[in-house]
Amino acid sequence: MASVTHSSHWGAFTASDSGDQLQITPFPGDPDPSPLLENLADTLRHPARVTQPMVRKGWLENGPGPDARRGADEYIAISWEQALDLAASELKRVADNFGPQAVFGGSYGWSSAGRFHHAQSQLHRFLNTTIGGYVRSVWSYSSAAACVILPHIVAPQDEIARRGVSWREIAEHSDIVLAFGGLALKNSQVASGGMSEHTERGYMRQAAARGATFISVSPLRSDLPQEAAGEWLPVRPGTDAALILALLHTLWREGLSDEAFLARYCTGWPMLVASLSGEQDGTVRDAAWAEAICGVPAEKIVALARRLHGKRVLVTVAHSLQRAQYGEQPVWLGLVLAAALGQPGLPGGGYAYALGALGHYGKAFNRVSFPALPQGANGVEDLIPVARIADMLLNPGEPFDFNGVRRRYPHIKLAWWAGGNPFHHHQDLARLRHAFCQLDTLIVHEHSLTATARHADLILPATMTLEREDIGGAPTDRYLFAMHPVAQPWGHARDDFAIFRDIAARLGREEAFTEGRTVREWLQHLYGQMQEKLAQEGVSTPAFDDFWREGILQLPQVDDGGRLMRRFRADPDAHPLPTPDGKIQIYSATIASFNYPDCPGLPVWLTPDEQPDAQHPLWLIANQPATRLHSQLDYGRHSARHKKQGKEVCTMHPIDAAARGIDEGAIVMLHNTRGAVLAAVRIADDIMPGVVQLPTGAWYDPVDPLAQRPLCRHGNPNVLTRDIGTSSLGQGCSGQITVVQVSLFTGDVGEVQAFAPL
Ligand SMILES: Nc1nc2c(c(=O)[nH]1)N[C@H]1C(S)=C(S)[C@@H](COP(=O)(O)OP(=O)(O)OC[C@H]3O[C@@H](n4cnc5c(=O)[nH]c(N)nc54)[C@H](O)[C@@H]3O)O[C@H]1N2
Ligand SMILES: Nc1nc2c(c(=O)[nH]1)N[C@H]1C(S)=C(S)[C@@H](COP(=O)(O)OP(=O)(O)OC[C@H]3O[C@@H](n4cnc5c(=O)[nH]c(N)nc54)[C@H](O)[C@@H]3O)O[C@H]1N2
Ligand SMILES: [Mo]
Repeated sequence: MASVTHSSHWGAFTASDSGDQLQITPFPGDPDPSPLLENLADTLRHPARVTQPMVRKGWLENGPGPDARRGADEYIAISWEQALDLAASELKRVADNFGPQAVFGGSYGWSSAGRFHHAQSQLHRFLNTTIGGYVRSVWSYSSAAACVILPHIVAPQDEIARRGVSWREIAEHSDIVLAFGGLALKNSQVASGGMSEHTERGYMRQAAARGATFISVSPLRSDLPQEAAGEWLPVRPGTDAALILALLHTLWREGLSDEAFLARYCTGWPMLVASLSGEQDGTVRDAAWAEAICGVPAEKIVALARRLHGKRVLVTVAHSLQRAQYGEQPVWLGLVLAAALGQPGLPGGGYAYALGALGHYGKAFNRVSFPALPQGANGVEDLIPVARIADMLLNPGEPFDFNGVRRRYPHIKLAWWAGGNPFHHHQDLARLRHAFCQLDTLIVHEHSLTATARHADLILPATMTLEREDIGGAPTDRYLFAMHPVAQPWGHARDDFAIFRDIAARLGREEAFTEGRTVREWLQHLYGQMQEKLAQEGVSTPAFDDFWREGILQLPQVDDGGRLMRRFRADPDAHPLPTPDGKIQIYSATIASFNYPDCPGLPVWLTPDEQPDAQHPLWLIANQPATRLHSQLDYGRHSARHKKQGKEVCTMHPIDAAARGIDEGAIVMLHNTRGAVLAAVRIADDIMPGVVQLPTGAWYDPVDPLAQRPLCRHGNPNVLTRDIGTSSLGQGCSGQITVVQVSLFTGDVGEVQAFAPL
């Protein structure tokens, strides 16, 4: 078969399928292609693929309703006709009896790169055009806390992350890049929608060669690549807010804070000084105070503050810091630190939220973005912060606080998931299973038998991106790709679009859903919309057929990174920030007015209520995996090769390992009050003592799925993480860190079954 262009969240490529082998060649224009491409190689016909529609036995026999067997029941293969009839009649039953507000269509998840077949958009359009809407979820597991707080204190997240200080500026201008949570290349290899040129490594090398210093504040040395030739400042997980307060204290105390900048461009510095100095409550937030909390020696904190003064400094705060209880605070304080140094708006200086956490950030923008699939109008007002899914299902009708508003959790009967894996992304998986057991019905579209699929009442087999045509592109990627099918759909898999079309037809709404277009006609239609917009800007583009044949199109870009802050700095009256008084909010009257003890009007250090103790003396970092995107293609070659004895690898300091009699490569059990997880140990001194790290993404594989405290024999850390919001303000995911004990494991719990067919 001829080689065709295709694209993924981790890179563009050409591929050909000979029937038993998928050949993948990275896009030749990519200076640093991602090894994650290798995960695609063996996936097309893997036994973990879903090959035909399946129904859960208990649901088929007893009808819809709460059922404690979800996750431990048998499945029966059925025909597409049966499956589509069942899905259509169940949706109709729920909508007729309880209205669209009883359907949860949030369906959080990354699905695949093509813009038309984006599964979540297809689902939203389907629910809007068939039953008039659904309960939605807002923000993301990535950055919910930041998305809520940033608009209050400076500007929307996209402006500060995506259109913030650019990598090009850093390479040319920054003296010091102070990166809380580091700048790991494992993370920037990924960008939703696609990423054809991986440039972060090159930019860091260029900046370092010019003399810029990268300082990574993190419990892990590996969060900064060798190319950055930087420094590692280990910090206890979850304590960056205290460290930054002490840096601010030192700057203020030693007369190194940029008082002119703070007075002109910021609101509330004197109030923060009252808190730093101890005037407010008797506690002085100095370096000695912070050392006891964050573990960084006081003299190092003082020296760092002095070193930052007078330099072109860029402060960045990774998404990871806010994926924790009180995660809003380090996001806020990173901005305040940049302001106290007088840096916002200077080339290569200031504050760049989440730089390097994804390949989108610090890049130039396309003048015109490829249009999204129109989703139609959602007639339901109910929403939840995305990570409050289990709270919603377990507490229908109960109130919750969110960003200044008190809302109530809706009563959900039917949840429909396409393109996401909550048994990957959510915390406290035993609680999540219990929450899903409350539903009448869970419908899941998947191309693979994920743990979420294995909890569904109806599993509908979806095609993989490699099996269909689409267009790949992202607003920060200058190449648009024609994604040609590489192989025929495996088994009886169908496109999400086709599945929804056929269910819509059963509800008499096919025309409303499809607008009479086939897949190819939708692609032509969306491409045509982009062409029109570009034409308005005087840019001509090839006809669709030519683009389709060529496979790739270069789009015009603008490099306006940092624009908002530059203009604000040049003239704050003419170009105020979109905050209540147009200034950076060191104190936020709006946030103060919400009266949330867990997120007051001034940034603070609040001690997280989960702390290491005698039973659970170690911090666990459950960060993003280097070997795959989330849980996607965990059975792929690259991901599998990096496991040991079929288990995910956890990293531990030699001191902690020795204290427990644990040797390199041993199988260990990480456990806490919520459950236990097996993993293979890697012992290394590139992690702080007292901290273990186990990345997310190994497919959940409970030995007893019904256990109150499950044991996952594969290594999914979300068995252990805690399911609470970051605060009443953001209500974000707080799954990045938790506390555990680690013990040597010598029992026999059998082989990992996560990838076995049903
Ligand atoms: N403890 C802890 N938990 C975390 C995090 C953490 O740092 N720590 N990080 C969080 C973050 S930032 C995120 S973004 C989430 C990610 O969570 P998710 O986005 O839910 O994770 P993915 O594995 O990308 O799930 C996408 C699913 O879509 C399926 N899929 C792909 N293409 C298609 C398609 O075309 N159609 C259909 N129907 N399905 C498709 C894939 O097989 C996969 O199962 O995890 C969060 N969870
Ligand atoms: N390879 C790969 N890349 C990815 C993804 C993936 O699944 N795989 N997912 C993508 C997605 S959806 C997102 S949202 C981003 C997420 O971007 P992030 O959330 O920033 O990524 P993480 O790897 O979870 O965390 C980055 C580092 O922060 C450090 N860290 C953890 N807790 C703390 C803390 O309390 N203080 C400090 N100073 N450091 C801490 C950890 O050592 C960790 O390696 O990554 C994206 N990139
Ligand atoms: Mo994310």
